[in-house]
Order: sequence, then C-alpha cells, then structure tokens
Amino acid sequence: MKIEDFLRENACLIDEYLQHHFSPLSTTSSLVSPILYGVEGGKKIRASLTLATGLSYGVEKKHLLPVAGAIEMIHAFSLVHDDLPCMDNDDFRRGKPSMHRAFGEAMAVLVGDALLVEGLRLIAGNEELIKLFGEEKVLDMVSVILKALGIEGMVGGQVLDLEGEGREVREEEVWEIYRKKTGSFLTASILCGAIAGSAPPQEKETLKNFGILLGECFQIKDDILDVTQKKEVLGKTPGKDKIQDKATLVKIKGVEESEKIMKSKWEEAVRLLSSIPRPFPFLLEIARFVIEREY
Ligand code: GRG
Repeated sequence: MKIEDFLRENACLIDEYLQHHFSPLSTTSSLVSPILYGVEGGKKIRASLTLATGLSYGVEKKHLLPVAGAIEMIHAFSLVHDDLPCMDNDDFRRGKPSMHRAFGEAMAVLVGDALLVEGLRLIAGNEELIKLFGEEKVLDMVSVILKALGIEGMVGGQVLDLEGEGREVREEEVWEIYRKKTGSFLTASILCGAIAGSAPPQEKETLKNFGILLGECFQIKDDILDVTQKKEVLGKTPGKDKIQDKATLVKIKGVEESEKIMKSKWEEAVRLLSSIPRPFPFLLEIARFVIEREY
C-alpha cells in the first residue's frame, strides 16, 4: 500500500470514528460541530504514527482507533490555540478559516479546551480500551501524552517559540523549541502504539529516539514549506515565520542547508529504527513522507 493511501484511509477512519463518537452529543451541545470542524482534514500524521507502530506490534487497527482519534483531537486542540490572535494569529488552517475566524475567539478557546479534555477522556475514561489493553497500559498512554504536552513538552516549547520571536537565537535554542513544541507529541503518538503493542522497554527507548529525530525533521520541513510553498497547497498562510521573525533553522542556516540537515537527521532516524529486529514498513514510509511532503 502506498503511504498516501495509508494516510488517506486513516484520515477517513479517524473522521468517521469521531463523527460516530460525538453524534449522540450533537443535539445537546453546540461544541460538537466546532469540535468536528477542528478535527476534520489535515494529514493525520500523528494518528497514523500510532496506527503504524501498533500494527508493527500486531495490534489490530480497529483496536487502536480510540487512541489515534484522541491523539488527533489533542493535536487539533494545539492547532486551534496556536492560531489564536494572542499566539500565532493565523486566519487559515487546513484550507478553511481557522477556528476563531469561523466561530469567534471565545469559542475557539473553549473548543480547544474541549478537544484537549475530551481527547484525554477518550483514552482514560474508555472502558472498552481498558478491557482490551488493561488499566496499566491505558494509564501509561495517558502519562506519556501528558508528559509530552507539559512544561518539558508542547506548552514549554510554545513558550520558547513565542520568546524566540524578533531576536537573535542560537541553533541549540531552535532545536529545543523543535523538540518540545513538535517532537514531544509526535513521539508520544508513536509510544502510544508501542504501549498498546507491549513493546519491550529497550525498543520503546529506540522508538522514542526515532520520534525525537522525526519531530526535528517534521518541524524543519514545516519551516521550509513556510518559505517555499503556496497558500493553496499549504492550506495555511505561508511566509509567516519571516514576518513574525520566528526562531527557525531556516532563519539561521537558510533553506538549502536546512534541507541537508533534515536529510541527515532522517537517515539517522531510519538507521535507528532498523536496529529494532522487527519490520516497521509504515513507520519508515511516514518518515519518508515527512521529509518529502509538499504540504
Ligand atoms: C499543551 C497545554 C498545552 C498547550 C499548547 C498552542 C500550543 C500550546 C502549542 C502549539 C504547538 C504547535 C501547534 C506546534 C506546531 C506543530 C506543527 C508543525 C503542526 C502542524 O502539523 P501538521 O502539518 O498539521 O501535521 P495537519 O493540519 O496536517 O494536521
């Protein structure tokens, strides 16, 4: 199966799963339609990382769907809050008006909150998941996600990202922003699949290091696309990093050198993954997609 087909199939499954999950609530809560607006579309890379890893450990895709769905809800939360006027102030996301442009700022804050909390609840409060994987693994998934979102993860990275605007930054600061803001949650998405599949601790450690490298590649590519891609393909406003004078590798090294660094990080990631004596066909293909993607 081609990676584009794998991603497309997963995107449909996740959208359908969440539609179905929230439909009983849709008559009682006006939050449901903006929640679905926030989750729909996008590449669903993080969900696919969970599914790809779990599949390599023999877990059935249908059993991983609540976890992958939750991962995408939490990712969507981060995009909704990232786009707010007090953050990166973006009017477009996934080829449509960003949440605060479509539903207003107060609602966007609340929808983001709901996506985060309900996403976590989809794992932590899911009896079916507890029956399938056991309480310990479910708790493990929740702690891995929370660690990835906390001070040493996404929220800490976002603070550094905002503090890095409009000033000279050292390369090491950029790597810290990339690892915390982007890499930590990508890594958690992989680890959730590994936990579901009872991966041995040493393999989880290797997958974690793979995730960190993949996160760095992902954010370098994101920053390159911000400079080189058109709005219609990107689905969001390009050229914003320069306007906001963001701390990016492209700002320090330029596009060409950043490409080279990204490719060498990707090679290292592939080497690392190949050291686990188990095939990871989809994970390897996602890693290639991450560096070759055009959006
Ligand atoms: C965790 C409490 C807490 C707060 C979060 C808003 C915020 C604080 C952090 C922002 C994190 C963020 C949005 C990082 C950027 C990561 C990134 C490059 C996202 C784009 O991901 P894609 O390209 O998007 O996978 P699609 O639309 O394809 O899903």
